[in-house]
Amino acid sequence: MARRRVPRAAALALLLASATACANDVPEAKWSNGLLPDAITQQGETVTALWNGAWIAALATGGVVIGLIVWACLFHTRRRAKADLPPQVRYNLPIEMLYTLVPLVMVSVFFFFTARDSEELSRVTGDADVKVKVEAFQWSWRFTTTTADGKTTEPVSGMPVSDYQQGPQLVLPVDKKVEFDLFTDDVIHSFWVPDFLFKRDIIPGIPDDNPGRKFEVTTLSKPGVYAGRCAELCGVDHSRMLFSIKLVTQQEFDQYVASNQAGSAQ
Ligand SMILES: [Cu+2]
Repeated sequence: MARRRVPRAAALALLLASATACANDVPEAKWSNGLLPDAITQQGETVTALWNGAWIAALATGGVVIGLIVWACLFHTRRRAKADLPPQVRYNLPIEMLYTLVPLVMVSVFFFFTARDSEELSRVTGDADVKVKVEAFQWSWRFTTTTADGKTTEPVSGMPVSDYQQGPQLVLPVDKKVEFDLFTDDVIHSFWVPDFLFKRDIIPGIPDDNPGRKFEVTTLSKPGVYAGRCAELCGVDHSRMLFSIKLVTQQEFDQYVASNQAGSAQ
């Protein structure tokens, strides 16, 4: 048995190693984040906190319920031989109220935190340092960046690719507020950067001033290149609608804008 296990373990290790190598655009799921990737935006950290808080509350509730079941099984089965019914608690007002109030309180707590966080995640202040127009099409993306002082970059447009590093790249500064305006002319797409822990559908025909077209993030100080994709089945090359987000320092971002500015500087 032991001899057969060694090659099997080696094969498994090889499979894991190659699977990880292929899936280089899948961010690492961390146990410390409740199996979410490390967020690269403040809003992503809000999502992580909500997710983990909800799990802790659910597991604690489950622990109490399972504990009570086990306790009842262990300590309240001794007089099984007796045919008597156990004490009945129907129409016992205090207990009925408890049964009603406890779940209500639990649902209200979940509701409160969910409503508070979704309000925060969908808030658009309009005073972002960088504004990005995202145009989704079958099957890639076009990014146009405008800075607070009115400089606009040449649009970055992509083609369907099988490696996100070859897709269009959106360059953004760290520690800055970024507004996204999502637009499409053909079918429904969905803008998803897994490390944002956020995605939003892009639906044709939604007018400019509709707040649902926009969302805002504040990037964290985590320079790097991160994968993005379309999360709504939109056609034959949906899975190749890959792009990347590159977080750089403000200085590198200024250089990027200066060398990629649309038209001549005004
Ligand atoms: Cu798509």
